[in-house]
Amino acid sequence: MKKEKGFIFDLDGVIVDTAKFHFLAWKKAAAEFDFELTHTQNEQLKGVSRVDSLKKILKWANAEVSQEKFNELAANKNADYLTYVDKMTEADILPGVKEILTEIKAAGYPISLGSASKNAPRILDKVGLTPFFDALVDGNSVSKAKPDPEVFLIAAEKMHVQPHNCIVFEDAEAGIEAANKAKMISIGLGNPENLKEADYNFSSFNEITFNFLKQLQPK
Ligand code: B16
Ligand code: MG
Repeated sequence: MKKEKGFIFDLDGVIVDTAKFHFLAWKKAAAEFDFELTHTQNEQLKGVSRVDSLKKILKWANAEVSQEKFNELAANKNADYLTYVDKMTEADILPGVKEILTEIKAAGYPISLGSASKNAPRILDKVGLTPFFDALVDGNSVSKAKPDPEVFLIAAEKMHVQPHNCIVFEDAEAGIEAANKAKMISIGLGNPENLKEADYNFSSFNEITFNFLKQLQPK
C-alpha cells in the first residue's frame, strides 16, 4: 500500500548532537587566525554548510585569507571533526529518536534524511541508523543551502510523497524556514524561542508520540 505521508529528519541537532564536535573543530581552525569562537557564535552555525560557516567565522574575525588557505582551513577542520565522528556509537543517538524511527518504519511510511552535512552517510553508519532510511539527501546532493527548500523537495521526490504530505523535523531556524517554504509540516526540536516559525515545537522526541504524527494533516 502506498503511504501518503513521508518523514524527513535533519541530522545535527535532531538525530545526533554533532554541534559540539563542529564547535571543537571550528575553534581549533579559528585559532589559526587568532580568533576565539564563542558558544553563541557556534549556535549561528547550526544548519549552515561548511563553506558558509567558514565565511561567517572569517567575517566575525575580520580576517581575510587566500582561496588556497580557505580550502586548507576547511579541509583541516573537517579532518579534525571526523576524528570525533569516528568515535561515535549508538549511544550518541538523541533520546527518543530510535523509538520514533522504529514506529514510523513499522507502519510502512517512507523516511528520508534532509541534512546540510556532507558527512551525513558516515555519521548514520557510525550510529547504526542507516537501515531506517529510504532516501538520504545531504550536503553532497544539494546546490542550494537551507533556508532554500531544495534539500527537502528532493527528499519528497525520492520518497514519492507530495511535499504538503511531508513532515520535517528540524533544530535550526534556517531549516524550519526551508520546510515552510516547501509547504511541509515543520516540527521544531529544541529551544522554541529560536524556532518561532515552526508549526509545532517539542524539546525532544520523548515528547512526540507516533499517534500525534499519524493524525497530522497538511496545512
Ligand atoms: P559538514 P544539519 C549541519 O548539519 C550542521 O548543523 C552544521 O553545523 C554544519 O556546518 C553542516 O551540517 C555541514 O556539515 O561539514 O559535515 O558537511 O543540521 O543540516 O544536519
Ligand atoms: Mg540541524
